[in-house]
Amino acid sequence: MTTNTATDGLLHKGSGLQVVVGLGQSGLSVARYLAHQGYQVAVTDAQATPRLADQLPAEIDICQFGAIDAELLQQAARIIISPGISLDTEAVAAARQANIPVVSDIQLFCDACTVPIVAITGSNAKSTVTTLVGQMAADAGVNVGVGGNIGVPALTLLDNTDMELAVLELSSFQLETVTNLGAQVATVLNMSPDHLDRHGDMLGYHQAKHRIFQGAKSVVINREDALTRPLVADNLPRISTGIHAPDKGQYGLITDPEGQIYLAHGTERLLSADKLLIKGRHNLLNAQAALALGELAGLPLDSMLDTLQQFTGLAHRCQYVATAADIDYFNDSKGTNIGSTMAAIEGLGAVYAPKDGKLLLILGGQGKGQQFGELTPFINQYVSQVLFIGEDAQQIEQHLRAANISDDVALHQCQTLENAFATIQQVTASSLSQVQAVLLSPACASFDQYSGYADRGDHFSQLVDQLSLPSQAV
Ligand code: UMA
Ligand code: ADP
Repeated sequence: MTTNTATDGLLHKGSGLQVVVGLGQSGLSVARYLAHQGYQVAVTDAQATPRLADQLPAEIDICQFGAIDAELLQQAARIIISPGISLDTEAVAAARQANIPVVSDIQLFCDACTVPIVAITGSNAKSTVTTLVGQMAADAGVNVGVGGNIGVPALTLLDNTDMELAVLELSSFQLETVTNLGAQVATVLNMSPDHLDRHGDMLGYHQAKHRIFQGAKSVVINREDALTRPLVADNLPRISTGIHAPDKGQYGLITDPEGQIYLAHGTERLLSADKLLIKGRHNLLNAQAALALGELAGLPLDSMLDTLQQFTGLAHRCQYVATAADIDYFNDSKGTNIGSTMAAIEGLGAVYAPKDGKLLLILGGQGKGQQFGELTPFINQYVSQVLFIGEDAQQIEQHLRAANISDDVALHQCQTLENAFATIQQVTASSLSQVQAVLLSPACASFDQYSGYADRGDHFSQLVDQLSLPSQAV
């Protein structure tokens, strides 16, 4: 592939100042990429000493740290904004008002990328499906780059000049400033409320997500979720996924008279569900999405089915940690919105319900403007104890109470995970609790107490390990 890499460092010198807003992972990748292309680059960040500042190329000498510099933004020919920074930030809004273009690193990537792009967004399952498709491509012998919101800035994929396929996980933050992505295949996996504090309402969130379809050559849609369908371009090649038996050419599930469930393509049974190492109905949808995306990217079916059977899933997503005192502990710290937490409660709840078991659910953190009452029917069915932690703990309890949470569900304010574990020990000492599994699936962001979901999940796992350690001899 060609990436128009400048070798003389002067190629774009006359194109005007490129201002990178935010110096996190994506800002650093943008600054490096544009400086290498020969642009004049400036960087600004709200932090006085951004951690990555010493990794900037030496030729970048305009760095304004401590506040996003409104004056600098007014001098820009183009602003490249980091996904974590809202377009409503005062200095950015003023620059937009002055008609200065604002784009994301993903725009720079798609403008430069000459290989097909598989573009994946959705409220949940993005990382799981992105990883699966990337693994399917690699196992099929394709030189694939996997990046985007998954934690590998997209522009760094261009360093691989032999890349044949790019698989991108894209967030609504990244998509809101992307135009005409032009993916080989694009999908919105599912839609449930998330990031409403940033997008204002579901409409704003939906509009940002659906930009993924601009210029797409084909699409994958979820039959269970009408909000995943592109509103325009009905004539595009499309494959659908869903929980019912599929029509010809589509993916779905076929259940035989003995109750055995199969992944299916039209009337063909591809694989029995128990051959997959990732469990739960949501993961059967994820497997179908990966197959459909892979098909439209030209990957061979047999090889994709082999990959599916090897895939063990990602950490912090309904991950089994250990069993202590006959109670199973699951880390779903990546359950950062109500949609993912619903899937986790339903998926695990259905495992314990036949054994008269209930879940103990740990909820809370930063609530991102969600309506937590929507969790109530799932909690009433499968959960006997809810423990609240974090900044929005009180508000979440109020939402559940206002949505008629059952009197059979006990609610506990704990503030921290440490306190939650003390409560778990008290509660589970009584067999009346019916608790057979503890599930951390907070439905919230973690940044009030942790550096991210992985930090929160690791802390949970450490606390579980302490429970299962044999008591120390004195
Ligand atoms: N900053 C400001 N002002 C602000 C906010 C942030 O100056 O108002 C600065 C911070 O001081 C910091 C920098 O911006 O120096 C951070 O930028 P960023 O928050 O955009 O983070 P990056 O390190 O660039 O990481 C981003 C994505 N982060 C977010 O969208 C919040 C990463 O997704 C992504 O992996 C990475 O780019 C590479 O593409 C993370 C994420 O939490 C995992 N995503 C959200 C999610 O999955 O729900 C959308
Ligand atoms: P994302 O990258 O979109 O956050 P992940 O693959 O990291 O997605 O999974 C995030 C959370 O969503 C996990 O808690 C996981 O259990 C849950 N999840 C996975 N697949 C689905 C699905 N199809 N529908 C709803 N929730 C899901």
